[in-house]
Amino acid sequence: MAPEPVLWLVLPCFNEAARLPAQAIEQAVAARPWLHLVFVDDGSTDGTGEVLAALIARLPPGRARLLSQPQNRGKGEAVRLGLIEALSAGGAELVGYWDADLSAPLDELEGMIAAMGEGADLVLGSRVMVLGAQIERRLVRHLGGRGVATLISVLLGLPVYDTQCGAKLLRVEPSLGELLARPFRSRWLFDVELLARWLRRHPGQEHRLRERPLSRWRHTPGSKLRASDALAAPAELLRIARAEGLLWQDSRGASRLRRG
Ligand SMILES: Nc1nc2c(ncn2[C@@H]2O[C@H](COP(=O)(O)OP(=O)(O)O)[C@@H](O)[C@H]2O)c(=O)[nH]1
Ligand SMILES: [Mg+2]
Repeated sequence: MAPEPVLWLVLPCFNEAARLPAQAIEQAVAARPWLHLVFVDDGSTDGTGEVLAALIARLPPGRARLLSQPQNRGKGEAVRLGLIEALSAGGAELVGYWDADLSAPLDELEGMIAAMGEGADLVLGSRVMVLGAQIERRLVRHLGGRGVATLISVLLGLPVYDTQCGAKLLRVEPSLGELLARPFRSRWLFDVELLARWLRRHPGQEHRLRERPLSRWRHTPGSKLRASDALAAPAELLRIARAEGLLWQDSRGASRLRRG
């Protein structure tokens, strides 16, 4: 079997001191010589920085970095800066990002990498509830999420099921830096912005995108997503769609969907 490619994975962390699964992270890194981590402490106020520094000191040298943001700027910016740091480490064949609460366990990585090996440049972990998969979501999040996901799919013109799962891998290629050059507008819907940027950069190349249904995903208590963020999602999506050129104005000024 071919060895796994060198992966630098970003774990955005905001006030994660109490729920960071440090032991699972240590075990995952010890078992996977190709896995490297960038932790982004996004202006936490609960001692997350110290917890992360102690964890990194226990990991083999050179396998993890810590990026400390003085102020909280949201998951999107933390992921963007983390990915830029991952690219600057040199040697990464793949980069990606993963929710630090490990709702998706790190042993899903091999399946995601296998999907990448089938000719993909961007693989999205997907929370598809089917028999045989263990996908545990709160009903209200699942229902709200399905509505938002459907709107996202229409706006992107892609048959994508779940853009918002916090588990994604990207192949390192020259245009990646360009996709990350500008800050995202959204704290939570930046995944959609990233996809929109990718689509614009690679027209007609949708076959290089893959969704990989996860075998396991478990909602972790202590979510930072507030009800107000969720309620604001449709309006925020339309703002993103307009800004990223997914909508066009017709001669009477009405918005129309450009793709799909
Ligand atoms: N950097 C950063 N990460 C955040 C922020 N809010 C949440 N996160 C991280 O984003 C990931 C997912 O957040 P979580 O609250 O579990 O969202 P949920 O799984 O959708 O309920 C975790 O790794 C969080 O630490 C934030 O403001 N900044
Ligand atoms: Mg979570």
